[in-house]
Amino acid sequence: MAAGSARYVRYILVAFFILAGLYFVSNSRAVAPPAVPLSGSGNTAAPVNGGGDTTKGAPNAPKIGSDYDPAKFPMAMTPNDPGWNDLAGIKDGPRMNATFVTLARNSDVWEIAKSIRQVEDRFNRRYGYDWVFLNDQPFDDTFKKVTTSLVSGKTHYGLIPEEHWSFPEWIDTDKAAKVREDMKQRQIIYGDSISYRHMCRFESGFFFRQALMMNYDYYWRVEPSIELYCDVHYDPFRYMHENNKKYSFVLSLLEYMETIPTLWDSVKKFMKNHPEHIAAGNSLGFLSDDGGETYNRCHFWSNFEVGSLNWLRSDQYIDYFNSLDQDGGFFYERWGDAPVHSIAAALMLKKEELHFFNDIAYYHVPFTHCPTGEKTREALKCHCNPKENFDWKGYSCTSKFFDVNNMEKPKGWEEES
Ligand SMILES: Nc1nc2c(ncn2[C@@H]2O[C@H](COP(=O)(O)OP(=O)(O)OP(=O)(O)O)[C@@H](O)[C@H]2O)c(=O)[nH]1
Ligand SMILES: [Mg+2]
Repeated sequence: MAAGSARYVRYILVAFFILAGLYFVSNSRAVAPPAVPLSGSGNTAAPVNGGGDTTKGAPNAPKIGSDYDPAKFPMAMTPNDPGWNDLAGIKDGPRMNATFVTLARNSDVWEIAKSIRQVEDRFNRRYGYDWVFLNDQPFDDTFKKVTTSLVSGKTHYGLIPEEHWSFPEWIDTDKAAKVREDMKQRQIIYGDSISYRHMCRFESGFFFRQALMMNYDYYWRVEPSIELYCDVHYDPFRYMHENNKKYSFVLSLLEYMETIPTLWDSVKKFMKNHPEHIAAGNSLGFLSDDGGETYNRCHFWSNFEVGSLNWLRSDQYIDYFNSLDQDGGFFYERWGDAPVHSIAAALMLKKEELHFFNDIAYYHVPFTHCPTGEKTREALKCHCNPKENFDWKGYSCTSKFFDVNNMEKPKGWEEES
């Protein structure tokens, strides 16, 4: 009798554990992150170019792609929108096929570490976007270790192929050397530097087609020693995608004419040869005050950019870059990637495809973009000094950008000019 009841007790215990197990399994499924119906953008993984590749990344991160219903994942764009102050934990919802990208030397490690820390604290710790590092020399272990430890997403390290960081065969290197000597005498900033010229040419025509970058649709460029002064409450990549933006900026200014004496002639030649690439409803008025005859030196400062890689990889942009590159001004003058990108964006994109990120507060020596308006700065928990805001000063072109686009300037802009 006692043996029989012990058997029943055993059956009951086994049944209890089976039921408890089933309950646990079904319950843990219920709390898994919601599936995001995304299909990806059709890109396939490119081989790792040069350096290592880490496999870190949030294990439960939302899937990546662009096939989703934005209405199902509302993005808080203003303090009045629900979820604005939801700055803790990993954000659910879709991710764009996007990456941060940094060109750097091994010696830049501690300066880029500062930049990464700010980008992560103000934005990326909640999103886990990847970060691609590019270099003309192999990255060393310290660089990889430090940067990987700071980035919440996956990190990738690429070695730039020599043909993207050297004199093309049509360049007369003696002539280029004489130019550098002359610019040195005239004390033009970076005027005597070869590596600076390779850097500008690389950022103008090659970063977006490195093997590692072929995996992505959008990029956010980050340089060493920058500051991000305010919280970024929404996903700028998603903003770009959902609003069909192709290029964006936070600071704009006038270029040194000594570095680009014939750039506009070269651009005019391109426009004549490729009228099919010039957009109707473009922003020529941002670049020229006389209907395109001369360049007014306005450009977006390209050390910060969030943009479309597919646009940079388009025939339109590649034809433009090749035409400029053939003319030789990266070496016979000192064309910067900022005017080169800006002129392309202003001529070959529709006005509406450009965007000014007022709410991304930013510093790269020596200029600051600090959002105008005390309310905005408080809502974004900014730590920049509004007196240092460059937007409305005489050397900035942001006021012109607002005028060209018939945009209303933020309240209080006159006091900052
Ligand atoms: N790998 C590599 N990266 C470089 C080289 N020169 C510049 N860079 C990177 O290219 C970007 C632009 O260079 P910077 O020296 O910052 O140029 P800049 O912003 O015009 O000038 P600064 O006012 O000095 O910042 C930065 O991300 C640098 O780290 C180089 O020779 N090799
Ligand atoms: Mg810099």
